[in-house]
Amino acid sequence: MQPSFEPMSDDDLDLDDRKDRADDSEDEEDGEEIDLSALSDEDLVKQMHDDLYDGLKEEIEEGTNILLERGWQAKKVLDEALVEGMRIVGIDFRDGILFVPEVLLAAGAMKGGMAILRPLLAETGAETIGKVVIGTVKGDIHDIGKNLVGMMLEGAGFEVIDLGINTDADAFIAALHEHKPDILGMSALLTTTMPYMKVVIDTLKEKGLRDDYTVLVGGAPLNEEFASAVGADAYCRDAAVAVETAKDFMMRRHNIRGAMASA
Ligand code: B12
Repeated sequence: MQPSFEPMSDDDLDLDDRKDRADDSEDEEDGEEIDLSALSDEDLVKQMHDDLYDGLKEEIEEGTNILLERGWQAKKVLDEALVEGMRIVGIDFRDGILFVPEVLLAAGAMKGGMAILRPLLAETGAETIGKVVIGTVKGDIHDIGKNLVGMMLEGAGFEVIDLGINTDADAFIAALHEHKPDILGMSALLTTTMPYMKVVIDTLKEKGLRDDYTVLVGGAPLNEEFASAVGADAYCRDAAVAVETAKDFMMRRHNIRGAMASA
């Protein structure tokens, strides 16, 4: 069970780490160019955390390519260089050290790296095992986590229809009618927007559609308790859990259909 409605459950960052990052940024401002390809894997990953922090998209793209050229799996680059870097950004945003413009730059840099990894993560060659409609709910513009979940689901063999950010109940329902997915995924990163998931699920119930779909929800402030309170089928704390849960539900759907067909 995740802690309730606590946006960031991570340990606080070491003050020395923060000072190091500030010092490193000053070095770069002084015009000291760092040759990323000359760094060891460990130093390069650390440098990428700093570059993400500073919103340096080109450097993040270069670092991502270098790690891939060195034989790193796309998933390892994603987890250790990008997601971990964004976790650090998130902690300093929470603590008022970074502000929206800086976090936007960091998010842009992260997306640069993700764009390189996307085709590799999706390259498993697996046949389509299910269809997912996914979106960030109304009032919320956070999309990094949702995009990651979409990418990882694609990588696992799902067809993913991404409705983007700020998605209202009508848009979700229209997409369900149009695409007839197996799974509906909703993302929310704000305590003020997460209740909107209930609005969407209640609308599905009103229209008699709720049981046609598996509803998965995610986002940093959610937890299992919240998911069950709003009537979702499951809460997924990260993209890896999302993939496992989605596969699990697909298996159950097949088993139920199989049992009904043979009855
Ligand atoms: C990046 C960021 C931004 C960027 C967003 C850029 C973008 N394109 O997404 C910008 C700068 C725009 C932004 C704006 C704001 N933000 Co902001 N933001 C963040 C930050 C630092 C990181 C979020 C992130 O990308 N995490 C990395 C991804 C990989 O993790 P994730 O999103 O949690 O996703 C994973 C899981 O949750 C799960 N998951 C996510 N979605 C889904 C969906 C499904 C279906 C499933 C199965 C799983 C799943 O899997 C994902 C991958 O593993 C968080 C801090 C945090 N700790 O979350 C604050 C944070 C979410 N923001 C916050 C705030 C307050 C805001 C603003 C209101 C600030 C302001 N004053 O304007 C605005 C809101 C604007 C709006 N209307 O939405 C607060 C929310 C606090 C709260 N209690 O609600 C946070 C927690 C920061 C804090 N203060 O602590 N933000």
